[in-house]
Amino acid sequence: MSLASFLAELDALAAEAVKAFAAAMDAAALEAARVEYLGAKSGKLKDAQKGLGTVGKDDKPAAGKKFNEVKQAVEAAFAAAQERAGSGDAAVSSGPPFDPSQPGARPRLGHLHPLTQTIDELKDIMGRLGFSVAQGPEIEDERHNFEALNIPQAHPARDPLENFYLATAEKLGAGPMLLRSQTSTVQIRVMEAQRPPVRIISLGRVYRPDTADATHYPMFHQIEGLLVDKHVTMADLKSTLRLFAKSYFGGEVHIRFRPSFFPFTEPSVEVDMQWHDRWIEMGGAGMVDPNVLRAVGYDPDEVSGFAFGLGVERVCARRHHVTDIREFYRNDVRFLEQF
Ligand code: FA5
Repeated sequence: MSLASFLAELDALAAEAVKAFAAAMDAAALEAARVEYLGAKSGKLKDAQKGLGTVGKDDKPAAGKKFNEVKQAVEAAFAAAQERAGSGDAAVSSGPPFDPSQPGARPRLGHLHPLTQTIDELKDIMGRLGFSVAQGPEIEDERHNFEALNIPQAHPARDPLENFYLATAEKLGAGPMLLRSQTSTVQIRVMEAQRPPVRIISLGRVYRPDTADATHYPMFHQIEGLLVDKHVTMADLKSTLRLFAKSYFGGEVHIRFRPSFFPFTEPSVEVDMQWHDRWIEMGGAGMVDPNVLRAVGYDPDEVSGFAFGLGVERVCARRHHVTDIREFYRNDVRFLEQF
C-alpha cells in the first residue's frame, strides 16, 4: 500500500471513530463503539495497524508515527466521551436528547423564614406609626440588662440560673456579661445616646434558660417599643398597641391590660390581645419608670414615656394558627414552605 493511501485511511478511520463516540447515547453504546474501534483483537484500529507492514520500507517511520498519533487521538476521544457519560452530560447520558424548544426546569426558590417575614412586617407597621428601628448587642453587660432598668443586684431576675452568663467574660476580667434576656436593653442604649423625644422599636434575639415547650424556646425574638416625649400617657400606649395589632392581625382586635409588675415600668401591665374570639398574652408594657429616665440622664419631671416588649414567635404563631412555636426552629421544609 502506498504511504498516501495508508495515511488517508487512518484519517478517515479517526474521523469515523470520533463521530461514533460522540453519537453514543448511553454507556452500552459507548462500550460497543470502543470495541469496534479500539478492540484489542479485531478493532478497526488493530486492522489498520496491519496495513503498516504493506507500506514501503522507507515510508515505515512516517507511517508508524502517523499511526501512533491517530491511535492517541482516538483514545482521547473515547476518554472524553466516557467522562461526559460519567457526569450524566449531553449525548451519552440516558434519556431523551436535549430539546431547546421545551420549557426549562424551574429552579427551586427558597424564601425568608416566617419569623424574618414577621420581623420585616412589624418594622413596616411600626415605621408607618413613626417608629424607627434601633439595634443593640446580643451580648450585654449588667448595666444595660439590669441596673439601668431598675433591676437591683438582689433581684431574682439576675439569678445566674435565670440567665446565660458568659464564663469567658469573667475569665477575661471584663466584668459579668450575659446573652441579653430581653430587648429592653436597647431602651437604655438609645436613651444614653440621644435626647428626647425618642420613638424607636427594636427587634432581635433574646436568650433565657427556659425549657422548650409549645410557647417557650430558650432563644426567641422580642419586639421592643419605646416612646419618650412630653405628656405621654397610658392612653398613647394602648392606642399604639391597638393600631399595631389591628395592622398586623387585620379585622377586629381587642387589647386588654392586666396589672403586672416590671422593675422598669410603673405602672406595668401584661398585654393581651383578642383576635378571632381568643385572648392571648403577647407581652409586657407600661410607663417608663422615673428611675430608668434618671439612669440615662433624662428628667422625669420634663418627659414621660411608654415601653412595651412582645414575643415575636407568639405574635407570628397566633396569626398563622401555629400551635407550637418549636415548629419555627425544626427547619422542616414541609412546615416552612407554607409561609
Ligand atoms: C419582658 O421581657 C419585658 N422586657 C417586656 C417589657 C418591655 C415590659 C417593656 C415593660 C416594658 P416578659 O418576660 O414577660 O417581659 O416577656 C415578654 C414576652 O416575651 C412574653 O409575653 C412572651 O410573649 C415572650 N416570651 C417570654 N419568654 C419566652 C420564651 N421562652 N419563648 C418565647 N417567647 C417568650
